[in-house]
Amino acid sequence: MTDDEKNLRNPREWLRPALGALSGALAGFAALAVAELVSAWVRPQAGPVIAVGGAAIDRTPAGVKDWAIRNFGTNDKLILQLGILAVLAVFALALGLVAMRYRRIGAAGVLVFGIVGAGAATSRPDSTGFADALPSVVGAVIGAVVLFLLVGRLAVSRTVLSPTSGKEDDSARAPGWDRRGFVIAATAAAAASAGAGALGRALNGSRGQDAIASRKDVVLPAPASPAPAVPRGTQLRIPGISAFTTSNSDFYRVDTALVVPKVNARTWRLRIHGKGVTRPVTVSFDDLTRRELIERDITLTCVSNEVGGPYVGNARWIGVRLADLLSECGVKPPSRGGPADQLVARSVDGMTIGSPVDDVMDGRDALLAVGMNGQPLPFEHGFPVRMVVPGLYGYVSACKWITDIELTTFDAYDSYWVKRTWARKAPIKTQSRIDTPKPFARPKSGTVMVGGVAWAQHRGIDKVEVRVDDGPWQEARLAAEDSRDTWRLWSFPWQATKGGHTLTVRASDRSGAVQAERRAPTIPDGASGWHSVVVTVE
Ligand SMILES: Nc1nc2c(c(=O)[nH]1)N[C@H]1C(S)=C(S)[C@@H](COP(=O)(O)O)O[C@H]1N2
Ligand SMILES: [Mo]
Repeated sequence: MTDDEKNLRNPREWLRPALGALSGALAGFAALAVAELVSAWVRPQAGPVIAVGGAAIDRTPAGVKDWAIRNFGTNDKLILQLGILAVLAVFALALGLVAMRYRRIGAAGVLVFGIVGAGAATSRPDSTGFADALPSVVGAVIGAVVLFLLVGRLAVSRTVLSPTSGKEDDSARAPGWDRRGFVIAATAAAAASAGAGALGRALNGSRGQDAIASRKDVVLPAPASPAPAVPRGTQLRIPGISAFTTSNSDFYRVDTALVVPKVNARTWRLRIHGKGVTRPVTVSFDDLTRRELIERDITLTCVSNEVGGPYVGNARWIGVRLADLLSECGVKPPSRGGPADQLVARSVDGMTIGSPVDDVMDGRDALLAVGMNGQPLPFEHGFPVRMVVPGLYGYVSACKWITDIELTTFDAYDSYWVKRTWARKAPIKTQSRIDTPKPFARPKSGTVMVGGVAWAQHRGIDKVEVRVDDGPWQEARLAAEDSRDTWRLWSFPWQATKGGHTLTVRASDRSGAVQAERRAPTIPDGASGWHSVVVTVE
């Protein structure tokens, strides 16, 4: 019987393979921890999990991504990263087992993951070069060494010589491997990894201080053209209905950034160039805020918002009129003979968003926004500067962390989401939502206040109607209109009778069109259909 065979007969035969798998897990932990530490020195976005996560987001089919946004909401990014960690954990355990048999191959397997991470990091659109490969590569080398050393402690020695007699030592053969050495090495690897990982986390967490300071220093000048006073009665005092103005902290967030870009306003620049730009410019944040600023209430909507969904919000934006700046650069819209029909906005993280030049320059309040509800833009919402264009879904208009505007044509260039099967042009569809009662609520019979919001940005809402079960459409009371670029609240006092009921809402916009009944999915140009809520009146 060989030692290995004896070892397998050992009542604790599972222990060695289990410790092999554990070695794999420790090697993976060491690799990620070291990568985190090195990424603090390079840049946090170069870390393997962030880089692979970003690459995964870019490659996820539109339908899956839309499903993730719908089901996980703003947690979609956390879920993605946990998913990547889970996959890595499975591979790490497997590599540990492989290494028990083939020590070098197991260690080399760890290096393969380093290469994948490095490839993802250097091919991100915002990659700054080869340094981005370092976190993955250094992490993987350390991980491979850890696996090699730990598994070495688990190897069954063919002959164990007694240190005293120099003869074969049967007592030492019982486990056949270096238990003490393994425990010491594994503990040391775990402790060192935890230390490196914690230090890397802390360093990454404290990054962007210059950007944070530059945001604190921003003093928004009084707008030359303030927003017209919000008319009395835009807000309805009904419990559970949306606030007319969405606070910055409540405003929905949709973007592909796993790490929110922290851009320093002092060094930020925006370049405007491309087809038909006779006077290209590069402007600074001060250049922008020294210009005439306008302030407008505009309701933003995401194309991924399902009927009745939450990805819509209304804020008071302060910014520069984009059309003026474009005109100064010599840009003419195609309707006045200009050669470029598409404006491609590019962000610091490589996002590209294409808007029709005709829409941006048709007199609507298309903004390069610097302020949101009286504050400098929050980092999550695009500090220092973003675009906002009334009437267009965010993915074709609302570029956050903008740094470049290129005039081109729709024929010549597909922006990020268009490459992923979304429509080139996407005006916001007329929609309405019941905020209260909530689905499956159990209100008391009598008068139940039904209320919600309706939007048809840049056309304006003219009418909202509510239907109870299969009854007739009844006109809801509309709150006052702020502007045709904002949503409008509505209410409907319902004489509710006991039993189960379905409430349905639909809006009409100022062009006279009634909100489409036909259910359409969010892809390719926004959901349509009527919002319904089922309640039981008690
Ligand atoms: N740089 C960048 N800008 C972006 C996006 C993005 O992923 N990256 N997402 C767009 C989409 S799809 C929408 S709906 C709006 C959402 O803006 P918000 O997060 O401020 O609500 O931002 C737009 N601007
Ligand atoms: Mo969006």
